[in-house]
Amino acid sequence: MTNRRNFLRASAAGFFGAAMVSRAGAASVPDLVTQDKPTTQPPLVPNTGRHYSPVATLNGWSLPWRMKNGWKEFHLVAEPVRRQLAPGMTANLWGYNGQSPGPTIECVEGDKVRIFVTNRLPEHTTVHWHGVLLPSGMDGVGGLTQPQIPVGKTFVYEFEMKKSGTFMYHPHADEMVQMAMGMMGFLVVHPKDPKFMRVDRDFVFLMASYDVEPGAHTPKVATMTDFNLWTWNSRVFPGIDHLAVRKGDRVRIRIGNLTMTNHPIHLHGYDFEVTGTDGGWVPKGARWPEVTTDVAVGQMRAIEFTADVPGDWAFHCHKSHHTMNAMGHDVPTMIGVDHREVAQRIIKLVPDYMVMGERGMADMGEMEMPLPDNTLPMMTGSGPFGPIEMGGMFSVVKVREGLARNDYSDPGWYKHPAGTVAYEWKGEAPVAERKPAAAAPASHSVKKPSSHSGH
Ligand SMILES: [Cu+2]
Repeated sequence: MTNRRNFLRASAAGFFGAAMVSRAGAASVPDLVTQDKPTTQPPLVPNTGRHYSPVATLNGWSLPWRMKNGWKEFHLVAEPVRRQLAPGMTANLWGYNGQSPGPTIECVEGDKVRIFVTNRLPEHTTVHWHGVLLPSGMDGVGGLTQPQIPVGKTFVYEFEMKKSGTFMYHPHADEMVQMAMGMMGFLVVHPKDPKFMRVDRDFVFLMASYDVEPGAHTPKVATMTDFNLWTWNSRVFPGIDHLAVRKGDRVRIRIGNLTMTNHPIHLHGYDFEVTGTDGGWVPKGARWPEVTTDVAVGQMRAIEFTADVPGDWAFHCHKSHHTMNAMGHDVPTMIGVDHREVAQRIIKLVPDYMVMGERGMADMGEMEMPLPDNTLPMMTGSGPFGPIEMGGMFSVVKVREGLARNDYSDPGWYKHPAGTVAYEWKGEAPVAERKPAAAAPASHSVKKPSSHSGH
């Protein structure tokens, strides 16, 4: 106890006499490493400690460490950050080491890990290691297992990684505010045996939701359910990087959910299996095929498939409101209503007034709406065939022949082989036949069935 107290004081003072070294020999806080780019950084190949195949953090990065007397030492700094959610919108969030989410922490089963946490937030915090089996006093629950880390102080967490798997870290202090502000990060423990659960590409991301009023920069932290930004690693479409995959690769995608609702995550073009949760790896005989897996709040899922079919495969949350951005959630349904004259009159008074088109909302994908500064259109982005009409939790898994093993750069749009794209029928179009609806107004001209009736 004395040693530890001395150690913490020594760390804060930046002076380390031999007598003040803690029991494990750590004498200084590891250098602070930060990241200012919101794009996917190349996986961090380990150059010390046990070898493993690193993960690719979508629109993120992994935290370097140092080895010290057999301990793997990391330094997390909790602090306010500015995060670009997509080009055109930046938010004031809280995170770690310059970004929200914080850097991914990677280690290996059996590693002894020491994590220094410095608090540069305006209020106290803690870090909870979600899913990691550790001593109770290292669990990071403010008030219950430790005092909160005061502003300006550094605390040390030490534990051994007893099992491999998919975990995360987040505060357990003023949680509603701190998680609504973006404080979270991925934690991956690689298996000791590199052949166990081996994959060629291993992507990770966390889901977070924010409520930022159009034109504002800071999330409304008291929002309970009505969020307007549904993010993967604090990014929204079209700001979420595509997942580049080499044809033939075994692919794992690990997903964690720290929003306030569940997200059914859907991949096109493949069936996959859930091979891991935050509780551990799923034995082969207990897996079943899926194309959508629901990730509930506070859960993590690792899905796997073999990428044998090239193409541009949509990958998204299946809740359609979660593939839209901030603007336009409150517009009334106007399908079938000719409201052009009314809209024109309102626009004269309220230039930003936005209405749903009488044909649906697809027109908005192309529409150049006058937007307040620092917000994103509800649906946007374009592909090789036109507007994609998405936002929020949407990306593309791009499976291509002949990519280099460690190349995660965007290979561009898929070039479909001739004759493999849906095409317009140019022959004679059949005449649509239907019975008149019973309540149809007389003024509607409905073509009556000409042949068989009464089925
Ligand atoms: Cu969702």
